[in-house]
Amino acid sequence: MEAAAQEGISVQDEAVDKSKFKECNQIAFYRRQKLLHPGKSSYRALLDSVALSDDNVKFQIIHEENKVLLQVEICELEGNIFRLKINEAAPLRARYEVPDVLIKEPTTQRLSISHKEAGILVLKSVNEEYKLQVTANPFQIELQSTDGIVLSMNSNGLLYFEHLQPPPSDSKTTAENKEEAASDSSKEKQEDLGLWQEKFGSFLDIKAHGPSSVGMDFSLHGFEHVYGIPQHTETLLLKNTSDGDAYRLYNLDIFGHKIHDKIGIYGSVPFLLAHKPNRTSGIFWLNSSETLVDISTKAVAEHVPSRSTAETAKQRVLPRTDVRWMSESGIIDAFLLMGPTAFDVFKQFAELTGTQALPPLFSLGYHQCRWNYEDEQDVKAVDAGFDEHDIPYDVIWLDIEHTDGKRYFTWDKKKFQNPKRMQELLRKKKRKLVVIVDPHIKVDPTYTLYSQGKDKGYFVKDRNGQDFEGICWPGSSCYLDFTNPEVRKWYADQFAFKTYKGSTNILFVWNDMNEPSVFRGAELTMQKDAVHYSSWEHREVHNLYGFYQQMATADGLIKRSLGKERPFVLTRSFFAGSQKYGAVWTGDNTAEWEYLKISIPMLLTISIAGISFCGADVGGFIGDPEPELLVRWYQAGAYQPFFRGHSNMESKRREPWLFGEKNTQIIREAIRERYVLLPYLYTLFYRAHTAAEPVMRPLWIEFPSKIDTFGVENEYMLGNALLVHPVTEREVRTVSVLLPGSEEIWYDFRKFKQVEAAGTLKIPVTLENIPVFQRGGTVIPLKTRAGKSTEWMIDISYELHVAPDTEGYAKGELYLDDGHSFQYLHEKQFLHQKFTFHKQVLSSSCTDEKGQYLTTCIVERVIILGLGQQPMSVATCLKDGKEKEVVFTYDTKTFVLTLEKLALNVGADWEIHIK
Ligand code: NBV
Repeated sequence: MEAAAQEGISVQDEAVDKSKFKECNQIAFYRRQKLLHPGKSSYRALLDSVALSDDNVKFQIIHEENKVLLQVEICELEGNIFRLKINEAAPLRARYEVPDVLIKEPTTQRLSISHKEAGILVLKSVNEEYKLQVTANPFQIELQSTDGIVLSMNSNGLLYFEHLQPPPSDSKTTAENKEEAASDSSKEKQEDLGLWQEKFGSFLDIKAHGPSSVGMDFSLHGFEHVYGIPQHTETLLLKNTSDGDAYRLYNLDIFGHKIHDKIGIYGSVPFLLAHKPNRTSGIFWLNSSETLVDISTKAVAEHVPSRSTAETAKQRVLPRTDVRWMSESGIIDAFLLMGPTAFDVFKQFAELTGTQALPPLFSLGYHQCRWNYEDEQDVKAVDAGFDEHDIPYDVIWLDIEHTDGKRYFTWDKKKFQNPKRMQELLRKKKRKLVVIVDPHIKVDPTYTLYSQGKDKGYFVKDRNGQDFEGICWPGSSCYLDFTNPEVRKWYADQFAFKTYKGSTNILFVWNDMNEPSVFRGAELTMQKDAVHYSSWEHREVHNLYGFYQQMATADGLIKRSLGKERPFVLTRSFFAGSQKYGAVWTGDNTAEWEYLKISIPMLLTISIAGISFCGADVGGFIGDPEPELLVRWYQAGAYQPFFRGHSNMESKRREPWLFGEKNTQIIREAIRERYVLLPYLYTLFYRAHTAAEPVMRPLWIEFPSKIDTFGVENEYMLGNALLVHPVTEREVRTVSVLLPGSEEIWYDFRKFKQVEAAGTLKIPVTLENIPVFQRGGTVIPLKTRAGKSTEWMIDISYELHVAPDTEGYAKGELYLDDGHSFQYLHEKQFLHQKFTFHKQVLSSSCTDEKGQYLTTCIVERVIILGLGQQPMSVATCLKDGKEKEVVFTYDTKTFVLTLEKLALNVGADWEIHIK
């Protein structure tokens, strides 16, 4: 912290001060948009201008007062997605359209005109399931499915589009100008509206291109449950914002952020999901400028048309959620994801923004981090500590102090004299290293990254065309302009082994401070009037900055391995599509129970917004957790996608063995449970990678018609098979667990016992572990024991937990590959086995004949739960028909059948017959 301290910065004190951050009403474009109240829209569609092509339907709309024309484009995309784009018909200059987030130009389908009459245009989707009804006056669009209206746009008249204008001095006559100058109050008013400049504290944002805000309302008919739009420290279910702050999507570094706050922290995904028992829909608002989202749910009387002449028209009261999106700039580019199931919506979102990158297996192990592991000796000692205490772990992390004066890509020569030697030691232990690489570059002509960056013009500029300089850890710093593809390429090359001295192929990367964080900047970030590649202002690209850094970093790690190895990059700031580049975490949480509790809805929200690989700092970053909290946090983290213990510089040391033998034992057990579960978790990641299914899921996704699950955020599903209920309160003896579905069977994951009945149950808990249940109908693959790290576990045999449903049926799967390379993709080197249990036969069969992966690893143990009767005999049966009797044990109290000492190849097809 020395450099920052030299600058007189105590960031930790500075950032807790809420006055450093804007309240909604301090945001000028929000105030301007809020002047427009729900009512009749001033926009009218000019239906004479309708032009239909293979790709879209285009027409113009006009604002009745200012007469500005907007161009509307509606497309149907493959797979039940509609896209609505609105831009100025003839803008003064191009408006920003977000590049690089969509993985490809979406494939369009030809909409057809089903009906056109005065003032109404009805379009039909290719499969005829959906109709889009465009009403001319006022301009509105309704999206109807065969069972009624799903979504309507601008039905509250809140379409808002500030057209670009010349600066006031150019456009006004001298007389007008004089008049205005004379009127102080009009000047004040202008300032208040923040059209050409906006003040916040001592900061002045000069808007070279004037006001350019856009917004629109969407009504979700029949929906009262909406989710998504991370990241906020808020509940899973989005709240009504009518009496308070809107949800803010603006990536900010808020140290010590508060809980239950709608201010944006670190990352943004402008994607909202709405759910009702028979339908899930999504709205993806593709805009990377600061965005605010208002939500209001109400009951509305709807008119139900009579089906016959004899029947009178009826009114029924239905819920409706209105969502108003407001962005500072750019265009309106909205994707309407029609589901109809939640899993369809996830696929549709992935069609647009990509799926979760398949993580290297080691990164699903446990990570040990701290700000900071001091030196090579410290690293060695911590590493040895894990072995001494027999606790598995995969990765040790180095924070900013490992560098030479916060010059990333360098090492502190005193503390880390021989980084390669240190990595060789870790390699021998089959472990990895992650180092931090922040985006700010110390202003220092002797630092190659700086001098090259400067010479090449790779830094973001200020409004006067000079390199933007801000204060961060190294003191005065410049910020790489990752929006420039050439900068990204150059940055990626910095990770080449020969360029990044002291790095080896077990070193992976952590991108922090990439909102970007600027200590003395407005709201601790970059001035919105800073200028990027192609002259775009920072305001246009703000929420994309971290996305681009992670993209370039992941690319660099792939490149350094000549395209062979999967990267691991953790980022703090993110946007829609960040899942393609690695993992995210929830930033600087606090070591308090409430933060453990909120981490669940926060992670669920990130997960359903496409980013499966997410986690929260175990233990809480700021402060010192009491031992019980730390234990509970490990137990929760062990069942979450990204599992890392981390602590602040001022926190006491927190390695898992520092809290007494009993706590060490419990933490060890939690981490071991994680390692044993890795085959299941890795398979879930494969599904996230190939089918966009979130790894960590809110209950409602698995139980879409069970209304009692819609608001549940204190427990979740890990895949479709495990229900996890972390303990988030001190000294509790029982927790209330909802096991959904009256027709479901649930089994205690550890004791294998069938739970009496589904519903809300009081489950006794001890400090030893947290409640986890396996759902009837599933088969879970596990390892028979944990090892020192994932790499030590390659040959450890497998175990299957078969949990039959009420029909005695269960299924599951196992995905397996080398765990680190792209060979699964390029050479099809993988195994994908399907397990089914049906009529007392458990079978393992290959699901994808194209996949090949040679392994001698075996399934050694099979545990079949809830088996009503003791079998007479059990036999394995191989593909060649060879049968072999198996010795078994059957517990008449728990109805559990255990088969041990099996030697069934995990990649072979086989059956087990129970008679
Ligand atoms: O690099 C230091 C920390 C890091 O440990 C933490 O995880 C990040 O969220 N970093 C923030 C910067 C300073 C925080 C006060």
